[in-house]
This record gives sequence, structure tokens and C-alpha cells, in this order.
Amino acid sequence: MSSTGKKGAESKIVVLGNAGVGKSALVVRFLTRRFIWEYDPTLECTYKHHTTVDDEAVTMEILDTAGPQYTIHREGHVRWGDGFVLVYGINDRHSFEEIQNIKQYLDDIKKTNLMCVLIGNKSDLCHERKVSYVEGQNLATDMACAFYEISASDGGEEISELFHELHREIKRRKQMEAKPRRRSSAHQVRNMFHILFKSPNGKQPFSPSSPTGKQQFLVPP
Ligand SMILES: Nc1nc2c(ncn2[C@@H]2O[C@H](COP(=O)(O)OP(=O)(O)OP(=O)(O)O)[C@@H](O)[C@H]2O)c(=O)[nH]1
Ligand SMILES: [Mg+2]
Repeated sequence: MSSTGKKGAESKIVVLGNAGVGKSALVVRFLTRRFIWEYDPTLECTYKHHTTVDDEAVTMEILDTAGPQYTIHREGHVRWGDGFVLVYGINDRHSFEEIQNIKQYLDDIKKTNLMCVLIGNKSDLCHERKVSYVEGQNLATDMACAFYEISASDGGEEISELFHELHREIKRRKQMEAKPRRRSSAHQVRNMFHILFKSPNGKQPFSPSSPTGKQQFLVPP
């Protein structure tokens, strides 16, 4: 709850990517600001994180998935999530190529515009680099999402920023979806005709401008 007593926004974020790209390291770095080198590869965990974004108290639930064989084929995870952090290692070409498959799977399940952010992790290993910064940027442009190159081991402000930015996007989307949809002006004009030119028995409206002068039925929208 915020200081005003209002319940803050909530977002559910799923972290996906091939085994060993640093998903757990990234999540642990964001939550604790620490890096511990060894993370349980079988661990699949949801963290509830209370924090502040733009002066608002918020709750983020973050699902750290485990390995590709588990992550990619879990429809439940995809349906649960509001937004997705897609991670590859800049020193692991295969993990980068796999992102497109993961994204396709997400699109197939979610159908509507997907909110995600693309992460190239392990930027400290630039001597082992197999994916250029520009390739990452281009893929993010294709996917219409933000892109960050980061190092979970070195840390850095971008790690908090990427989670906060995704949270903002999720909040914006939820607010848009909550707004009642405005009818088009064409629809409003049609309705007006229905009201103005309703037949006396109140059953069928007719067109006032029928070229034959005969009664014409308007097709309801
Ligand atoms: N040099 C370097 N190593 C990293 C970085 N992030 C993670 N690692 C290391 O990469 C290995 C795998 O990291 P994890 O966080 O376990 O990877 P994961 O994606 O969670 O792997 P799974 O849970 O098996 O899917 C560990 O040995 C980490 O210490 C990084 O930014 N730089
Ligand atoms: Mg892990």
C-alpha cells in the first residue's frame, strides 16, 4: 500500500531464456544487488518484490524459470505473465537464436501485443562475444521491445531500470485495457439515424434518403 492508502500497481514478470544465460543471476542481482556465481539450475522460483517505481509503491512478482526444456513449453507460465524478460548470453550464439523461438511461442499463446524486453547478459565477457550489440538492437527492433546489454556479475543501474520500465509498460497497458472503448463516430451517426427516423410502430427504422422513396431498412451494426 502506498502512503495514501491506495493499493499500488502489480505486475507479473516471467524471465525466460536458455539454460546458463544468467536468468537467476539477473533476478537475484535485481532483488538483492548481489552476485554469488553459483545458482541452482533446477530452481524455479517466484519472488514477490515490494518496491517503489515513480514514487508509487508497487508489487512485482517475478518468475525465474529454469532451463529451456522447462521454460519454453510451459503454457501456464506464459498465460500467468503480464510481461517477459527474454535473456540470452552475448557469448552464446545459440541462446540468441533461441530467442526468436521463444518469442514466437509467446506470440502464439498470448495473441495480443506482447510486452517484453530483450536482454543480452554477460557483457563483462566481451572477449568471448559471439553476438554483436547491433544484432541485439536489431532483434529488439523486430520484436518492438526495449533492449539492454547488461552484466549480472558487474551490476549496474540498467538492471533495476529494465524491470521498472517493463513494470511501467505493463501498468500503461492495464490502464488502457481498463478504459471503456469509445465508439467510432460512424457508429454514433448510425445510431442517431435510428433514433431520428424510427418508424411509427417503433419496429424498423427506415432511411430518410431512399432514392426510390420507398422504405428501406437500415442494416443494424
Ligand atoms: N561472467 C558472467 N557470468 C555470469 C553472468 N551472469 C551469470 N553468470 C554465470 O553463468 C552461470 C549460469 O548462471 P545462472 O544464473 O544459473 O543461469 P540461468 O539462466 O539461471 O540457468 P538455468 O537456471 O539453468 O536455466 C553461473 O555460473 C553464473 O555465475 C554475468 O553477467 N557474467
Ligand atoms: Mg536459473
